[in-house]
Amino acid sequence: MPLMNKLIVIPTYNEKENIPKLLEKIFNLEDSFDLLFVDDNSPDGTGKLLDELAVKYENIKVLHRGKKEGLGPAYIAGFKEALKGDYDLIFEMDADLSHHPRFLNDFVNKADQADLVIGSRYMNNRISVVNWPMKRLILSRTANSYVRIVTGLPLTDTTSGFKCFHREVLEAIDFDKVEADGYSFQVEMNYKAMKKGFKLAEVPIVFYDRVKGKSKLDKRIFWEGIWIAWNLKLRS
Ligand SMILES: Nc1nc2c(ncn2[C@@H]2O[C@H](COP(=O)(O)OP(=O)(O)O)[C@@H](O)[C@H]2O)c(=O)[nH]1
Ligand SMILES: [Mg+2]
Repeated sequence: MPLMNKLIVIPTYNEKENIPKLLEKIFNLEDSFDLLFVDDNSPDGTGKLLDELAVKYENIKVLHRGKKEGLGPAYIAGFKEALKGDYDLIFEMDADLSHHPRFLNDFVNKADQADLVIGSRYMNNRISVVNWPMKRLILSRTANSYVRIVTGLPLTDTTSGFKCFHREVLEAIDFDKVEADGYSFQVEMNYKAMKKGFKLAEVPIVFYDRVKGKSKLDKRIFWEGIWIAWNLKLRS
């Protein structure tokens, strides 16, 4: 594949403790990536730290938003910004080290054959999740089976937030009509890409539960996932 310009969009809310290690891991990769952080005015000062890093490293940019509005809106703002640049591949990745940068290369390779590549925790009948409480695993597995049955998405992991879009996919999606916020934001983007005729593929990843900071996704977001599957299906 010819040389690709690659941007990773990373939403942050109170992730100050995780940023240095994340950057170290990304900078140690052979391949180079630009980074766009989308910070929702984190009270812990993540935004300020990112601004300092953006001065130091030319491949880091920061988009500041006024207040916490959820994962979906943060990503949409990031994607709009990403499309202003000449990026071929645009990634989604969490800031809390749950998504290890060592997998980025697998996405790049797979992007040869697919328009949207999704990092799956559940490929080949394996569960690749480290340190998750049983309750959370059951919730995730149940939501996934359910979403797959209702939407017909050909994926083992429909709610994964580690993924890679060819820019054409993002260009084809009407962001103003994207409704979902948390895990269902991932489902909605996958579904819309599939309906537009893009090819979806998965690569295996290992998901490590965060060591530092707190999860921001809660039960409300789980129920939104149950609802969005039907909503998407009925609207299409
Ligand atoms: N900008 C922004 N980032 C968010 C928001 N909610 C979560 N995030 C970030 O999205 C990523 C995933 O969230 P996280 O709480 O780790 O979800 P979990 O891993 O599913 O528990 C992390 O990098 C968070 O900092 C939000 O409302 N705004
Ligand atoms: Mg997390």
